[in-house]
Amino acid sequence: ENGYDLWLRYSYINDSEIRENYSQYFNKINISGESETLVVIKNELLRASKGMFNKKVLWENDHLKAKLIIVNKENYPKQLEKNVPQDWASIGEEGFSIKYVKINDNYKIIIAGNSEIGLLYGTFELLKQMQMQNDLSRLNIIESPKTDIRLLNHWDNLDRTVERGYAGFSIWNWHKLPEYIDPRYEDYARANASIGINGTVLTNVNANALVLEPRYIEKVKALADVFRPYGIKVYLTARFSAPIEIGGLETADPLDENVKNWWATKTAEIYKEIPDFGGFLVKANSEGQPGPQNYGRNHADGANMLADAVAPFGGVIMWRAFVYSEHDPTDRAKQAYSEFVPYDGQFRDNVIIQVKNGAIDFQPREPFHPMFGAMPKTPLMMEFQITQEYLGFSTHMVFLPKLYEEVLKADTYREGEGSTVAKVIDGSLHNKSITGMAGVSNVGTDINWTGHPFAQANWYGYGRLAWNPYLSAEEIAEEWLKLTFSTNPNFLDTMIPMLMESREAVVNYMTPLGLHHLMATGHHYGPGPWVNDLSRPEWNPTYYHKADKEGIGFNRSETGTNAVSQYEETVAKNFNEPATTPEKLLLWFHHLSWDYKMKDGNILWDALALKYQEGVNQVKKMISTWEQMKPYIDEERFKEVKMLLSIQLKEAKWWRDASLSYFQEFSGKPIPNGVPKPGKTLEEYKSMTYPYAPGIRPRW
Ligand code: BDP
Repeated sequence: ENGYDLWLRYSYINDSEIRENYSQYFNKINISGESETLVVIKNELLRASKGMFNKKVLWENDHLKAKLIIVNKENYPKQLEKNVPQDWASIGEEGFSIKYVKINDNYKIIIAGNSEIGLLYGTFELLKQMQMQNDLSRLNIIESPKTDIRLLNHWDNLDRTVERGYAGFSIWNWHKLPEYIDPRYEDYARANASIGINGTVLTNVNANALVLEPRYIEKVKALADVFRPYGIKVYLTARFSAPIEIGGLETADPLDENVKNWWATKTAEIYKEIPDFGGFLVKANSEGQPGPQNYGRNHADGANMLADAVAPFGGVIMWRAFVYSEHDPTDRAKQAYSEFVPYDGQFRDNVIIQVKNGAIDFQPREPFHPMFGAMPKTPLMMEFQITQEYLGFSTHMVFLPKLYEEVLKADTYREGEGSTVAKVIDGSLHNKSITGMAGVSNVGTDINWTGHPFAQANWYGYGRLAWNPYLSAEEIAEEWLKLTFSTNPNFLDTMIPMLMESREAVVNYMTPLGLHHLMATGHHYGPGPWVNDLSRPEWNPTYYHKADKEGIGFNRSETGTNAVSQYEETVAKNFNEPATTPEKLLLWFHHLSWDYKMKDGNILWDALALKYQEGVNQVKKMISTWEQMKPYIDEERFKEVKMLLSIQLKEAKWWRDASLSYFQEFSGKPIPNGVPKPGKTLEEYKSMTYPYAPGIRPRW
């Protein structure tokens, strides 16, 4: 097994009883219609049947004789209306129902939906149930997505490099498109549709205007044509200065009539080729990207101008809140909130603000972004990072749904207790008209798509949470392990806890107790807490940990930058005091003395050192657990993961030793019992940084 098949392996079912039971449904499938989506459904059924039963599918025209009926509202048979009524409203536009029913002594499964895309999702669900070897006679499912826009964001460049990509090159072969359609495009669409993802932003947020030229639009159209039957729309990133760069205008000022016209014409050009084009994602006035502020305008001016261009075609503008201004370097964590919240209510209806889960940048742990819940009149969508920029690339095993779940469950208190981030994202907290979630993709040309075999779980889990932000990380872990490796209960009982712990392990050995952004410069691989020579203060790790003889941590309380005040009062009050701040976030909000007493009685310095050690111990445990899993796993993936885990252990120790040897310079305290003394000098650790690492942006 090389991992190419992801969670859609359809491996042969060895248990003959289960196999016979399942395969009877494939002997008589009733599905009518010839649309492209129905063809996709049929092909998936053929593929699954070949894999799970080594049998062909037999189609049945008479739905009364059929064992499996896949039917939309329009074609729903009259007879069944009486026997198997459907509540079409609760199924929703993209949703489905799957029912196991008995009609005249015959057992049947009926997949019903309002749209054919709903039927596709329903089919994938049934196949998932079979792959997990669940009891079909219990099927009584009604599912519909809780968010509208469920996206992957590719940070892929037109030269096929991928910014922060650790799984090879971009899967978009721009050079050979539009004529050459790589079979991977279809497999990519299948994988996404199987977890409910319904859109893809093809290009990097650090955008290249060329993709808006006709020679690229025809390539984008070719991809859109492949994805359409799977319910997946394409989106592009819009470079704000495109009217100058490829349009020959002298300005990109959003209030300039020529600029408005340019975008309106450009948009019409795209929609002529791709009538269901999703819209644009925009990174403006951030990290050197141009934007409305270059012309003295604000984010609303910029976003609304583009929104007007796509509105006649039903498009949306996803405007990113990941900004940090040149002018206020005192606390980067405050900048997005300060720049956006004052404009609440001033954005057009088809604008949605895309907000990273935390206010800094995809760290192993951050408190939830204070913007969530703070803009009642503006739709906000979540941006998670699936690619592991700050979490060991595709070398370290980290189950990210645990991180996603933590953020989604966090309580903003904006409308009283229980105002979770999930309620902001599904729109229920403030009754939002558009909702969505974006995940920065970890997909590349590697044979297994994601580099680390376990990084597939992060793509899978992200998709599941975009569909339903209330799912638990644990149920996602169980599903994914069953689909990807084995349904054996011993395997699952051991591996589910290991996945659940893996994220905390990385937090512990990289940035425990609320520390953040201590990774090496540029590529962000390995420790670099000592770095302090970058041109902007907030690019330096020293800016974030502020270690000195007195102590360590970033004072964001009232006595510091007062970033806590951007949260709702109850939350702010808790974060404002060390005693009521969760210890996991302690140094995010407070600068505390090395002797500060922790809840367990340890002083801060000892607690910090022990956390680093705990992270190392957790990786050791992962290795011994994996060893025990050998009987349940194919040779190829077993070895691959084993080798990766050994790198992870080496690097967990590197993180611990380098960090402690550096921080010890300030604390002046001995390494506590239970933690080995670093084996090298600080100078040696400093020289260990990687000269080259994958995924770095070419411009910096
Ligand atoms: C940071 C990355 C950078 C991205 C930026 C963004 O280091 O490569 O361009 O985020 O999200 O995490 O725009």
